[in-house]
Amino acid sequence: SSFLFDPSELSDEIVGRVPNGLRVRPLHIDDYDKGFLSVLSQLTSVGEMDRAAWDWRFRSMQRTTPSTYYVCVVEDLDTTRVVGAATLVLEWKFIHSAGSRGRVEDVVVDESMRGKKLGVLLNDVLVRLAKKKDVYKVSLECKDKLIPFYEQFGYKKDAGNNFLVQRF
Ligand code: 16G
Repeated sequence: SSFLFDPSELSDEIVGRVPNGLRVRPLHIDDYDKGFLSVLSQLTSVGEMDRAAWDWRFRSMQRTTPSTYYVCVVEDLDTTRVVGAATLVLEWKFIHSAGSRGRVEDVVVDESMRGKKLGVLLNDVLVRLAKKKDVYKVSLECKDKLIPFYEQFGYKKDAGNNFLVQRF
């Protein structure tokens, strides 16, 4: 399929209310040409990626580990450009009865579309999707100033549990 995951996963129940002129859908292989990477680059470094590298990454997410990468985008139906994105990743576990953990990653809204609550929309979608996928927990990393934003979706600091990182 040209969608990263089955669009029926994003049922009306999961997606909820979407403002007119916008659509929430799975990442599509043609989003390479629709501004997805320029939206992502407003979050962090995207680096070099030609079409072949894009296709390779897209297909590896789809085929190597199916039912794992739920990259969701908001499309502006007038321009057919991607104006927002957010990802739910499932991490498959032996713990919690061979359960799974959800991670919310790479949440970003295009600067031209800020203030329209698209971040709220995307986070609501991902939390509902995570629940449907039966994850035992869902987590994310964010800047201090975004903690109040993410708290409204049910996240809180995990007391006594720290996030450690090594950067290479
Ligand atoms: C934020 C993002 C994370 C993303 C990272 C990129 C959310 C909730 N968190 O922590 O998903 O991968 O920024 O920054 O979107 P980095 O390039 O410094 O890792």
